[in-house]
Amino acid sequence: METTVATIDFDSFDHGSADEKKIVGNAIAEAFRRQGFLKLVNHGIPRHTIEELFRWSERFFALPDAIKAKAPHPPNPIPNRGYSGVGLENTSIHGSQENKVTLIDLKTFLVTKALFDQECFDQGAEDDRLYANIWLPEDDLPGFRSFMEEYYRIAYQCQQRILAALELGLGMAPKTLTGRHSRAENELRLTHYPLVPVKQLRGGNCTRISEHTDFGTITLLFQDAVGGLEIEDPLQPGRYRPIESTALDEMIVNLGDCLQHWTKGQLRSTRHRVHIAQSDLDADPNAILAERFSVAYFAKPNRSCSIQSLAAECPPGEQTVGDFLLQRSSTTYGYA
Ligand SMILES: O=C(O)CCC(=O)C(=O)O
Repeated sequence: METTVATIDFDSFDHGSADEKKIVGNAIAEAFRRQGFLKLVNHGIPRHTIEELFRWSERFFALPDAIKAKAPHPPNPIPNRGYSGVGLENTSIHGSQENKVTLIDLKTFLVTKALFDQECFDQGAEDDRLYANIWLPEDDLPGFRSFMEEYYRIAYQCQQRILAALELGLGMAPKTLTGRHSRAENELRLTHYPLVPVKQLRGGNCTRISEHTDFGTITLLFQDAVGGLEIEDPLQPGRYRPIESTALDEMIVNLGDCLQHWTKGQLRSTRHRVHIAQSDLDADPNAILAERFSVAYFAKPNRSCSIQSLAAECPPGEQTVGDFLLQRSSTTYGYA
């Protein structure tokens, strides 16, 4: 049974009266309190931009492995930049058995030891102070980089408007959240889940993405119609329910660990995963599950902020967001 997640029309935050803006802010805060997830429509990112985003993603992942390997993700979780493949494909990127093992570990959650059936491309801000992006040579996919940089800016503007609405909903002073995201130290991820036999996903040692929470503030996600995304039922821990999009431009927004910390657990960072769509549960085990595409924009606070409080500068003795994110990446991917 599909979980009931609030669908919020963002248009009246952008164009409505002060009262209407407050109603939108309250609805966002309430959905994050209750479930940690919501769906947003009329969020201001045009449908044609999202369609183009998915077309670029399809073109990128359709490239031969040897080309994608020209933008390799480093063989550790940080910096989270460049292309990561699946299983054997990773060997072709780094060329050695040792690196192959490292990359399989990178994409394997310690909890389940399940191998991810996915490949992805990760990108940060163009002017990120710490980590440079890892691009393909322009000739290998002309126009990809400029579109992706433009989309990163569009998603950032959208994220800031959502956070401004949340400030209203939580009764925070303006800029309490947006001001702590002034550097756009975020991550944009294209994910491709390749064709996979149904029986492989049912076997228990392979999944599309294992259960996890997101580390940052909020995530703006677009998914195609294949299905498989599930969120943990807040009232029945351990029970996952599907969350589907009714249109490609319906945005799924979920809360991450940083905001859960800042609100002392008042808002929830909910576990989610990608496995097999409900409609495919009874499929013939020999059937092949359709490939799936999604695009996630992970908004994160400036690394210099405190994870423990909303103090303007991280006070001595408190952990910075940068250190927190580093720790979360290391423990999640088994590097701690
Ligand atoms: O592909 C999806 O729908 C979700 C992806 C996700 O949860 C992630 O990349 O953290």
